[in-house]
Amino acid sequence: MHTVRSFCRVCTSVCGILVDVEGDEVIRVRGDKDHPFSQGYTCGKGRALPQLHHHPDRLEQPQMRVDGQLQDTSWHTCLDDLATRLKAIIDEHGPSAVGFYFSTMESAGFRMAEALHAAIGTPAKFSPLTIDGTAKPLISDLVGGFMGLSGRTDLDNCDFLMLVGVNPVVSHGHAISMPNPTGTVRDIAKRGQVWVIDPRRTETARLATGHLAPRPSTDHAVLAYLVREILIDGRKPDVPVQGLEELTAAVEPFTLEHTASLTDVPGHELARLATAVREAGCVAIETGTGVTMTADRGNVTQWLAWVLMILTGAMNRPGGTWFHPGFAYQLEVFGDLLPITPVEGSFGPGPRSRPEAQAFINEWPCAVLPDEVAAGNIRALINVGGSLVTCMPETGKLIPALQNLEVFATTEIINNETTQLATHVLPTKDPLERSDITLHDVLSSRVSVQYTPPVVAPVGERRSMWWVFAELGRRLGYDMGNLGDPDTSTDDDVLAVLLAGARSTFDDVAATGWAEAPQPLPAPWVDEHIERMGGWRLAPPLLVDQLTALQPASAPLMMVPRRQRNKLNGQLDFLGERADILISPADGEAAGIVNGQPVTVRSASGELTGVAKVDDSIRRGVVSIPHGHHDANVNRLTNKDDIDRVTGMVRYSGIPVSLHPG
Ligand SMILES: Nc1nc2c(c(=O)[nH]1)N[C@H]1C(S)=C(S)[C@@H](COP(=O)(O)OP(=O)(O)OC[C@H]3O[C@@H](n4cnc5c(=O)[nH]c(N)nc54)[C@H](O)[C@@H]3O)O[C@H]1N2
Ligand SMILES: Nc1nc2c(c(=O)[nH]1)N[C@H]1C(S)=C(S)[C@@H](COP(=O)(O)OP(=O)(O)OC[C@H]3O[C@@H](n4cnc5c(=O)[nH]c(N)nc54)[C@H](O)[C@@H]3O)O[C@H]1N2
Ligand code: SF4
Ligand SMILES: [Mo]
Repeated sequence: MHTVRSFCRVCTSVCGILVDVEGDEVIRVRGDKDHPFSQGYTCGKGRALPQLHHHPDRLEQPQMRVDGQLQDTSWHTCLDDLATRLKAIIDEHGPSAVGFYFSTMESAGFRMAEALHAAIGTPAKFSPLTIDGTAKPLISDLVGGFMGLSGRTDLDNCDFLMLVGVNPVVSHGHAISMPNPTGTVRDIAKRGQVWVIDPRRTETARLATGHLAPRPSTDHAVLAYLVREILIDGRKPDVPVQGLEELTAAVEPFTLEHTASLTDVPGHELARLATAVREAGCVAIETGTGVTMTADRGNVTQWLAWVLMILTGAMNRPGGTWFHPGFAYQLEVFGDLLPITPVEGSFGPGPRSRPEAQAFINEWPCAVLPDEVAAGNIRALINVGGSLVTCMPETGKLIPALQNLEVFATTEIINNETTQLATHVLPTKDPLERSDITLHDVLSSRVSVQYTPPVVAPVGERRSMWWVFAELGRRLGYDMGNLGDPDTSTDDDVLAVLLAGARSTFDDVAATGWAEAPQPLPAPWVDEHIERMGGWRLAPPLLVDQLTALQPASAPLMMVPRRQRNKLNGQLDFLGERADILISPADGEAAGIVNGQPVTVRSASGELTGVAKVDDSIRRGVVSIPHGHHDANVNRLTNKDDIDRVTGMVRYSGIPVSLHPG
């Protein structure tokens, strides 16, 4: 037996792991105590990597649909056929007839897929951006004047943390990563205060100083009330800002009484939080999918969270929020050249079939895919590591759309409902079979990069994802740039190209497995950028308008999303998490639902049946359903037409539903 040092790529926390291997059998994964970032922490998902690798349904052979049936084939035949069909579609209908969905942790494969997407030159680009959270980049763009202001709490020094619609004890954070979340939240609560705002008393709320459970989709009101209070008394005077008058007018309606009635939180609880915020001075706030999945409400909530941090002097200050400057790219070197984005935002033309939807950060909303297919605009889809059937809205309309595609090519490691709809199944190396670097460097908790060698050899015919897309590009006749040559390059060669221009060379990172470049806090590049802009933009008109236009959330029962410990989105079914549907005792009684019995949940778009968990941790009027289940797929309830008109984010939280004994 031997042990390989690696890092886990199940989620973006990228914990350091030690993998015990015997022959080609992966025996065990445990935490690497010597790892500088995760210090031995792992979770059950990472420790399940051996089961993932030895999964009975793992894909080992390319497959191609012949006469309606998927059949095993060779890479040569599969890629030739795929390229021939794609070429015919592009020649006849233009490049925009090919869509891409990007969702993978494989760094080299991701970049090569981007290169292919650019070479084809299609605007039809989709990713989790519009099914996870557009509010964060929107607010950094509008308020911070730069899309790439990727903020996260200075967890080591923060004394006052508000967690709004985020449950890090289970999720390890949203758009940030927090290895060892329980220890982190406990430490902050011990030396200071942690406040959780969530309609459910979550695993995180149990460790917190205080917990408010507002009606779903009303967090903007809580934050507007807090901002209003701080504007009256408590604002840090020397923070550069613009738009103070407009902001004051926008939050004026959110008095204690009005907010208590909108949110159904007792006035004295709101007032207690306001007092705590005022006394704390510097307020750090993390938000999550409970905010970003509320469509238009998510934008204004994220905005007001930023405003509260700005007004209490938390931005770019110790104990508040710091902004990740990147590792592979290095933001601070831009200095005076860091572009200041227009206050109108970064939007572009959207798909033809949905005039109300625009492109945001050069992507189209996932929600438009069925309409684009129905209109004949998208005829081929290349899925770069997504579980589309579980992640996209309105399964009832999505599945027929995927079936109507002329070409649906999917890279995967495990056979699932999505691969079953494909025309071409491309089995790529799983996380233990490839060398890799940390791809999403701004999601890292440090300014850092990691490297891992492969732990075991690939099974069957699995190939590197970058190789698959490079071969496809070559067959289509494109120049795919200098990332790698499918005939001669190794995985490490491609990774070295990805790190060209980074803060450390590939050789240095590969030698130790990690590199870190600690940054000063305050970071001068952030302060300089904000000063050049004339101060933080407190009241972008687009957001003021969205806030003014919001209608009260009034449905008697609303569905909200939830993540589960031993599941990652559509993955890790084999760890046995059930689609438990959390219902308050009062709502259970009203609908005649008994704990542990099947319950059917209906929305305007569809229905699903799961197991009822009648539980007093959830407030009345709220039904919490996990996503990613194939049997009780929550996207049977969501609606592809219910999107934020500004960013195209689909509504996944705050959906009116009814309950029925199953
Ligand atoms: N174990 C595990 N970890 C994961 C994942 C997973 O599937 N499993 N997925 C990963 C991914 S892709 C992401 S994006 C992150 C997401 O990370 P998080 O955003 O932390 O996701 P959740 O754990 O679902 O927490 C969201 C919380 O929002 C609450 N909520 C829902 N609606 C509202 C609302 O209107 N207002 C408020 N205040 N709260 C609301 C829910 O009750 C829930 O507790 O997690 C990542 N980590
Ligand atoms: N209703 C509702 N819908 C949601 C959400 C919700 O809360 N509610 N959450 C949303 C969010 S936040 C997100 S991020 C999306 C996520 O949705 P997706 O982007 O679909 O991500 P996953 O579900 O994690 O699916 C990843 C797929 O990649 C495969 N895979 C794993 N490792 C590898 C690998 O190394 N190589 C290859 N080729 N494939 C691999 C897995 O088997 C799996 O099928 O879902 C979104 N959809
Ligand atoms: S937290 Fe994420 S990276 Fe760390 S062990 Fe768990 S799944 Fe892997
Ligand atoms: Mo996500």
